[in-house]
Parts: sequence; C-alpha cells; structure tokens
Amino acid sequence: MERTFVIVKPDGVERRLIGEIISRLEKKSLSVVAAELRTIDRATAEQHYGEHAGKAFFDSLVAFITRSPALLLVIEGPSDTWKIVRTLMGVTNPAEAAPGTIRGDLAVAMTENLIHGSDSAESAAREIALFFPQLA
Ligand code: IDP
Ligand code: MG
Repeated sequence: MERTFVIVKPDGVERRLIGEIISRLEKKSLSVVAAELRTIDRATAEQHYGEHAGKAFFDSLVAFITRSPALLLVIEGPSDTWKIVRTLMGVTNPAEAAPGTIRGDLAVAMTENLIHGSDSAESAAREIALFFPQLA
C-alpha cells in the first residue's frame, strides 16, 4: 500500500465541499487513513510551500492556506496513490482542468482551487511527516 497527503483547502471547507471531495476519493477506492481539521500555522505553511518561496504569489498563497481551517488527509491506495489523486484533482489552473476532475468541476480560480495533493512519492513522505509526524 502507498500513502499520499491531501489538503481540502480553506475554500473547500468554507464552501462545504469536504463531503464531495472525500466522496470522490472514496469512490475511486482510496481510503482515508488520517484526517484532521486544522488551521495551518504560518511556519508550517511556509515549509509546506517552500518550493514556491520567492515567487510573486507566495505571500498570498501562505495567507490563503492559513486563513481558516483546512482538512488534512492521509490517503491510501494500492500503488501510485499520489498520481491517482493528482488525476482526480485536475491541473492547477481550474480554467484548464478537465471536466470530471475536482478542480474542473468545482473551481474557477487558481488561487482558490480547493485541493492540494502531493506531486510525487517523495513529496508525500515529506508532507505526511510535516503534518502528521506521528505517522511518519
Ligand atoms: P499544485 O497545487 O497543482 O501542486 P503548485 O504549482 O504546487 O500547484 O502551486 C501550489 C498552489 O499555489 C496552487 O495550487 C495554486 O493555488 C497556487 N498557485 C500556483 N501558481 C500560481 C500562480 O501563478 N498564481 C497564483 N497562485 C498560484
Ligand atoms: Mg504542488
């Protein structure tokens, strides 16, 4: 089995899309193995999005992800779980995300695109350790 890390971002919680998003993951046969509703602190957000430090949108991205509670999830599947989740999510820009994907069906803005999913097995391990150290 292989695990990945997912966030239902603050916009998804605010829009009451937690159930819809978890439902899409579960219908694909993926399992929720850890879940916590948490307002992410600034230091954790900056570490999580460290690859984007210095970019023009970094400060607003950190402000957004910390603005209200997010649902932190560890998701498990048989293999390539991070890739399966990324396919269900759709591409980063909802304007380009395919219909049938979470972002393609439910979001319109790059800055409020509902969901985070790890972009590799290595990122998944790093992010699970950051947000759920007891599971790492
Ligand atoms: P991902 O969430 O699809 O992995 P990343 O490139 O890792 O996309 O970017 C992280 C998040 O930062 C995106 O989900 C999006 O909300 C935001 N973002 C990425 N690029 C831009 C941009 O050019 N302008 C504004 N926000 C951006
Ligand atoms: Mg990313």
